[in-house]
Amino acid sequence: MGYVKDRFKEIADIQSQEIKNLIAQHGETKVGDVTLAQVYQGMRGITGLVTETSLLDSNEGIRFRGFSIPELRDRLPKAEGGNEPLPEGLFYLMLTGQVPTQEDVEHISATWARRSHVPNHVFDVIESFPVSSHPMTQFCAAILALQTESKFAKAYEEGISKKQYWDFVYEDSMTLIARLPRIAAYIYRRKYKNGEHIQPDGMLDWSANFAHMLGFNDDGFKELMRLYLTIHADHEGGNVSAHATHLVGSALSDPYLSFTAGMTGLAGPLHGLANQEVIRWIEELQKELGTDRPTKEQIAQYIKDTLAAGKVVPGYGHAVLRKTDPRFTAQMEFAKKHCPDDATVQTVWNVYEVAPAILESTGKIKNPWPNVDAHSGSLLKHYGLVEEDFYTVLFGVSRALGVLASLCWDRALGFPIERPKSITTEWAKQFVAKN
Ligand code: FCX
Repeated sequence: MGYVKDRFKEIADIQSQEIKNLIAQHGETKVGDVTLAQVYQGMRGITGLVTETSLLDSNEGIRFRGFSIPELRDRLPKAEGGNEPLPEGLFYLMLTGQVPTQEDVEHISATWARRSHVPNHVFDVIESFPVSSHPMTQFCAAILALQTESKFAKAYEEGISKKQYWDFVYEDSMTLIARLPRIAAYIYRRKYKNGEHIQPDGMLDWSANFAHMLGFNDDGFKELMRLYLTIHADHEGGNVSAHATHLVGSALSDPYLSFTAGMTGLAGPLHGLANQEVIRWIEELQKELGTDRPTKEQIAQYIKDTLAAGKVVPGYGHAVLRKTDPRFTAQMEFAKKHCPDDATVQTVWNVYEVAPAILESTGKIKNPWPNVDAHSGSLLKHYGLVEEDFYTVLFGVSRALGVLASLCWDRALGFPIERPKSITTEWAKQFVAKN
C-alpha cells in the first residue's frame, strides 16, 4: 500500500499548507448568515463543515473531486470485460484527488484482498444475535467488534504524536474497508441462506468478490455491485452517515468506532433505510392491487393514499437536492441496458412519471424528485437479491469508502474536535426580544 499512502500524505501536506494560508489571509471572511429557523430546522443550508472528497450541487447532484457520475462511469478504470467503474478507483480518487490508473486500482484491490481476513470473535458476535435481528443491527455490532483490531487506538494508548494520527487512521480505514464485504456477506448468508457461507476469492475485485460471497455469480450482478458500490460511496459531509462518522472521529475515536456511528445513522428510514422502504412500499402496492404491473393511475392513487396516511413516499425528496438524483439516473440507465422489461423496474419508472407532480402539488415538499434509494431495490431484486431488509447493508459497505477517505483527510489536516454551539428556546426568546 506504500505508494498510495505516500501519495496521499504528499497531497495532504500541500493542502494543509494551503488551508493554513487561507485561514491566515481570509479567516475572518463570512461564508453565510444563520437564521433562527435554520437553527431549529436541522441546520439546513448552514455551511459549517469541510469535506474534501465530494461536493453536492442542489441541481446538478454529486461531484466526486469535481467529477460527475457520468464522468466517473466514463473515466474510472473497469474490470476486465466490464463497463462499470471499480469502486477501488473512486476510493483512490477521493483520497488523492487524482484519477487512478488501472495499476493503482489493481494495487488497491490486491491490498484489500490481502487484508480481508475477519477475526473469529467478530463472527461470534454476529452469531450471538437472534437470526431475526435486522441486518443493520448485526452489521453495526460486527464493525464495533472489529474495533479490537484498531492500530490507531493502540498507538494512541502508547502515546503517538499528533503528526502521526493520519497514518494509523489510514491503516485502520484500509483494513476496515477490506473486511466489510466478508462481514456483510456473512450476515446475509447467515440470515437468509441457512448459514451456508462462501469463502472469499482473493483473485476477484472488491465488488465481484462481495457478489461471490453473497452467492451471486452472474456477471450482470457483479457489474451492478461495481456501480452500486461506486454511486453510494459519498454525498458530501452533512448527511447523517458522513457527519456522524466525522463528528465521532473528531473526538479521536478510531475509524471502527467512528464508522459504527455513521452506520447506526444510515440505518434510519429517512436516510439509508429508505432503500428497503421503497421496495416494501412497491411490493405492498403490487399486493394490494394483485398485479406486479400497476397502472400509472393506480400508482397515483397509492401515492395520494400514502400522503393522506401521514407517511412519506420513500425514495423521494432530499434535504439538498432539487432535481432528479444523478445516482437514480445512473441506475435507470443500467436497468435500461440490463433489465428493461422487469416488472418492478417498470413500476419504479412509472412512479417516477407520476410522483413528482403529486408531491409538488402538496406545496410543502421542497424536492419532489427521486433520490438514489428510489431505484436500487428494483435492480437488486431483478438479480434475485430479494431480501430488502439487507439493502441498507450494501449501502453501508459502499458508504465506508467516502466517509473513511474523509476521516483520513480529517486527521491529515489536523481538524479539531467538533463542538458547535447550541441554545435553549428561552435563550432564543430573549435574543429576539433584544434584537
Ligand atoms: N413524502 C412525503 N412527505 C415528504 C417527502 C416525501 N418523500 N419529502 C419531504 N416530505 C415532507 C417532510 O416530511 C416535511 O413535512 P413536515 O413539514 O410535515 O414535517 C416537508 O415535506 C418538508 O420537508 P423537506 O424540507 O422537503 O425535506 P427535508 O429536508 O426535511 O427531508 C428527506 C429530506 C429526505 C428526509 C425527506 O424528503 C424524506 O423523508 N424522504 C423520504 C425518505 C427518503 O427517501 N430518504 C432518503 C434520502 C436520501 F437519499 C438518503 O439519505 O439515502
